[in-house]
Amino acid sequence: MKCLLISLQANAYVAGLKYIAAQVRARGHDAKILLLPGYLEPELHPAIEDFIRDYDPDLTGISLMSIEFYSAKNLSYLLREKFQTPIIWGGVHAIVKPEECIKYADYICYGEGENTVVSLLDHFRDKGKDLVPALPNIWIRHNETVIKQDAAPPIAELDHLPYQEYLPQYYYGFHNNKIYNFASAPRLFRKYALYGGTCHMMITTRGCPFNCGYCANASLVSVYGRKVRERSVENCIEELKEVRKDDFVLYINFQDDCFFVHNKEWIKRFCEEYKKHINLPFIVRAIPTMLDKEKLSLLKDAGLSIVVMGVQSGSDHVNFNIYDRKVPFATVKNAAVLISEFKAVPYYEMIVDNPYETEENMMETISAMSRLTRPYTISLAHLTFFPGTPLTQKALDDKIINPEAYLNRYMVDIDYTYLNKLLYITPYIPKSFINLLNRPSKSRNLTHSLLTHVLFFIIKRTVEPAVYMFLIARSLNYNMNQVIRTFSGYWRSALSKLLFNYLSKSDLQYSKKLTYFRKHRPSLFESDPHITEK
Ligand code: B12
Repeated sequence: MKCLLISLQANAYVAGLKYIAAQVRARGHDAKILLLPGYLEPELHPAIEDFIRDYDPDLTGISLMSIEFYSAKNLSYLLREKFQTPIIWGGVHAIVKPEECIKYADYICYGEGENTVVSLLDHFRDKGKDLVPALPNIWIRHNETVIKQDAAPPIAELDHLPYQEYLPQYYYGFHNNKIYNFASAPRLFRKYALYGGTCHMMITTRGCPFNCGYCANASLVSVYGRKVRERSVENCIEELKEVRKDDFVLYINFQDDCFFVHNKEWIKRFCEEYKKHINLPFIVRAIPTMLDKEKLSLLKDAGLSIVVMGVQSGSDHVNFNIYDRKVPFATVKNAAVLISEFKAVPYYEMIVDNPYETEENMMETISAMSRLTRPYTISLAHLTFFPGTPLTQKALDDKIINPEAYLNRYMVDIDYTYLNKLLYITPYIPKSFINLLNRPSKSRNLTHSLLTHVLFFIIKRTVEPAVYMFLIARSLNYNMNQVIRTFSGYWRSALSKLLFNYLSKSDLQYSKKLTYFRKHRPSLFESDPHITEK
């Protein structure tokens, strides 16, 4: 049986689909992955139609995060006009809003897709497509009725799954009205891959030990449970040995919610093997309370370059009571000292535009951040009310957002307010300046405003990229070969730091497209059809 797996994401990092395709192929079926970046057109392009007709799949899968809901709805309509092939939706949005998704697909995958897709293809092969499959993890729309089947237990042995490849042979993409095989056109793949394709995105665990009020994990734990599942060191290193064969891969970007969930023994063995066989700089994510000096020291010795750490707010009240995130700022301060001590690049993520936050909370955040060990970099994200989170439920109950808030506004699209700008430049200006400018609106005058706006404009284009580049060079122990390769290979990203953020650019383009089609194709945005449940 043949399965076409489609991503509508703006960039080419499609970990979930790579895992599913690898498993489908390992179990004797065939799979192709097709990237249709941000596709929202009113017609199916002839090149896409021809590609699908040539491949003639038995099943078409569409992967979606919440922001891709309308693209997935649109594409499903377009595919149905031309093909009879059953459609399955999967991914985070199918888990957090299954009732909504099943209205547009024949099946939805309510959990991990690797075994689910294989079971469905086996069922088609053995019993045909007309018999309703009795399979866990699958919801079915049959004669305008929904059949809900129980979620399958999460995959216990992640080591049993085939490895995720950097650039599989069967990965295709739609670009300039043509379909290209990415493996035969790697430059094109790099155009769509984040950071110019210099990073392999790797995941060594599934699950997060935290349950913050704004995060999709609150829904995901109801399907996957709370236990963080981990891969063995050997399994991770074997995947990386393959990836390392591609000369273009300069960094390994570990996407685990917190790399420090691994115990010391695991990290020690990982670092030994990593140094021996891989020896590339790498990036990890950390939760401040879990950062540990011994682990950090081992990781640094093995090539740790960047630590991405969620801070969210400098106010304990906001973190504890609004975000339900029990991470005192004191632990952020301690973690920042350690990250600096080991000369990794500190990259702190903050959430802004929170309607529940007061001006005092925001000023407290700026003052707290100004006390962190320098140099460091920060990124600001708009508080997006993703579906299925406790915070979104609260905001809906309080009637301060509409249910589609997450489709109208992107995380990268922050409000350029006085205090947001001041927070953004906090790592780069003297503390005395921050104290002078960090004041409530009623006590600000024209000089404060002008100074903040001018500093923001200049720093974003000059000081910030310079600090970023210095930090990268320092984290690489000034190894000139690696530094030059980073900035030449990584030029798209490095340069984009000077001009705009690359990820935000594609997200904002997609956002503009959505606004355009909302106006010109209102039928796509009408409310969902009614169907009954069984
Ligand atoms: C890595 C990552 C990214 C990477 C790569 C994403 C990817 N598709 O692989 C990048 C950096 C591109 C990314 C971007 C964004 N991300 Co992100 N990301 C993650 C992260 C940390 C891990 C994802 C992952 O690799 N999981 C491991 C794989 C194996 O699991 P999976 O992707 O869920 O896939 C499995 C199932 O979902 C299912 N499945 C998936 N697709 C399909 C399709 C079919 C047909 C079937 C049957 C099954 C199926 O099977 C897969 C294998 O088991 C998650 C957090 C998390 N823990 O999930 C957030 C997360 C997915 N991201 C999130 C968000 C919000 C974003 C952004 C929108 C943020 C932004 N900038 O505004 C952007 C989107 C950018 C864009 N325009 O495309 C949210 C999504 C929330 C939501 N309700 O949609 C998450 C859940 C973070 C969070 N905790 O809230 N992200």
